[in-house]
Amino acid sequence: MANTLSRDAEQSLDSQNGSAVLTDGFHLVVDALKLNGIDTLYGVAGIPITDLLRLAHAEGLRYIGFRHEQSAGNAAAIAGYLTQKPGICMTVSAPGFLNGLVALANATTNCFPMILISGSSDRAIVDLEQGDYEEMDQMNAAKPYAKAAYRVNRPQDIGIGLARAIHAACSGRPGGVYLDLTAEVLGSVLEMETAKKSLVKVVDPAPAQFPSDESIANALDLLRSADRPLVLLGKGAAYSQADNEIRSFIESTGVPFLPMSMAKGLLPDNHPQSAAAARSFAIGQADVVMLVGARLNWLLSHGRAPLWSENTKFVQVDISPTEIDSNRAIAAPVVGDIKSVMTAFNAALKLGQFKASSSWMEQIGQRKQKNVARMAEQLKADPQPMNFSSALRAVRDALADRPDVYIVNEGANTLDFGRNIIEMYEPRHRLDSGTWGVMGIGMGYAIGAAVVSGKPVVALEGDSAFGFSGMELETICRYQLPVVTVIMNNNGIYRGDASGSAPSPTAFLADARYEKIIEAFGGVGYYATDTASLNKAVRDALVSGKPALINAVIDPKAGTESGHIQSLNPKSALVGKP
Ligand code: ADP
Ligand code: TZD
Ligand code: MG
Repeated sequence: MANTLSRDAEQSLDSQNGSAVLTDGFHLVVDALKLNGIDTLYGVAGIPITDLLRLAHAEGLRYIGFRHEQSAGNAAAIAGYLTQKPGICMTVSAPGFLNGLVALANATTNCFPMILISGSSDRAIVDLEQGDYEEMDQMNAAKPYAKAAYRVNRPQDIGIGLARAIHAACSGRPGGVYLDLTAEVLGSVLEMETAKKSLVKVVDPAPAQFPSDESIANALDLLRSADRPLVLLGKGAAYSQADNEIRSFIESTGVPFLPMSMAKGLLPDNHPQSAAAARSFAIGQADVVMLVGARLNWLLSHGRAPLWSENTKFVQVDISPTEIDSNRAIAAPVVGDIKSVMTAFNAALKLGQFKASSSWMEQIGQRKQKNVARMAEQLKADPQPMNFSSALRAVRDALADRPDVYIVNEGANTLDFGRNIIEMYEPRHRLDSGTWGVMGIGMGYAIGAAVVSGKPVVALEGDSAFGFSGMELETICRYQLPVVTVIMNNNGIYRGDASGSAPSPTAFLADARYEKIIEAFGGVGYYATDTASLNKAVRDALVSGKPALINAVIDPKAGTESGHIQSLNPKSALVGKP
């Protein structure tokens, strides 16, 4: 960009004309980000943000450049989930913005704090639809899919614009925020003095929201009245980082708990009070259920029969008041942030302890034993070729002494088997397809998790799921991130055994050698056709700490259509009729 000023340019301008020191929109954006403790950006370069990224990089911000904006956005979103600070994704106008918008919408759906910052074309031309380069009214396109969308039209508003975006992303229910920076704003020059004054350091972006005493008392009364209470932990509970408060409540009350998939590890999966191995039984029999940061959406069958009993009463802990009664009547809503709410519960408990009955925990224990024995039987099998159970058992065993490893998981069968077989022992270490059941988060989440944690990541990917973001292997290799991608390769979406001469809608190329893709980028490829070599490949790859891809060959006949959610797949009533 011709009108960009480097620091040197500022100095010389100043010394030439002896007037006030000048700066520009590019510098102001970087200064505003730094002032607010933002140290990492995820994005794809191009007009009009190339110089912005260069400058950010030169000024010490970590920049991770991707091959597609959707993955950059997914990395930013998961960074937001893991750190409670908004992950920042930067994109170019129109098509780059739209690619990033999918990730922004996904972040909003999953309640992750993220800010998508896009450069945009000349407002005067865009608004008259006169056909600018990458013309689009991005702010209005973003609005329906974001928690909030703002546009900065004057350089002196950059500071306040970013502050608004941070507050919107982090406060209350977190979500994705769009911030539009016009090319004109980025290139505008203004006096340093004015610029400095315009910056805003956000104070308290996610203010505590204390529950009312009455709501705490009502919830505890309901829980005390229960014969068979159950706590259901969602990813909102994991996000809130109230790990100690939640654990203390569960252990002191003796209430069994169930984690939703991304809440696995909040308490370790082998915790004696976990009811995960008796999920349907615990849900069906519970008379009072306390939802903590979990919505009664499709993932919980909307709280309806046959999974749920009509007589079950609910406590719901959530920061969003409008979540209450969204699917079922909630007898005891507790609106507040989970850390404050659990602290209030724990304080109130000291006055009037309640303890879940031991016979209820025993009933769950018996059911758990039965189910665990059945599962162990299933996991013992070692068929050739591998199926999902045997392959994931091999991966699980390789991870047994590595609770520090982050797990990313997407696919259909790969996701459903992975969720059940891979045990988690640390909070916020399982990152998956989430509320949308979306494909394409894999490499973006893996990169985001590796970048913010510095810890190894194992991405368990269906072969279809992997394809949505597979080119980011180059990104992983370029930054030498400790990401091990394991492809459960059954040659297709759900299954790879469809018959017929032309490729079926669900089948992929047979015996695709995915491990060769990472070799092209200098990473290590493994080809694993049995459980022993798969187990060894995962161990070796983790020890090496290098980018790796393991092609785990799975029986094409092993999967089920739509994995565990076949009931959601509409079938034509006319099938089989003339
Ligand atoms: P899961 O898919 O694991 O069941 P959901 O994404 O459906 O979880 O639910 C997350 C819920 O957590 C949302 O309703 C959101 O409003 C809530 N939430 C997010 N952060 C907090 C927080 N800090 N305190 C209270 N509730 C929160
Ligand atoms: N596109 C997007 C963005 N999200 C989706 N969820 C889908 C398409 C539909 N879909 C699923 O729901 S799972 C899946 C698709 C394409 C892939 C399943 O195949 P896989 O996993 O190879 O990833 P398995 O192990 O073969 O079941
Ligand atoms: Mg597959």
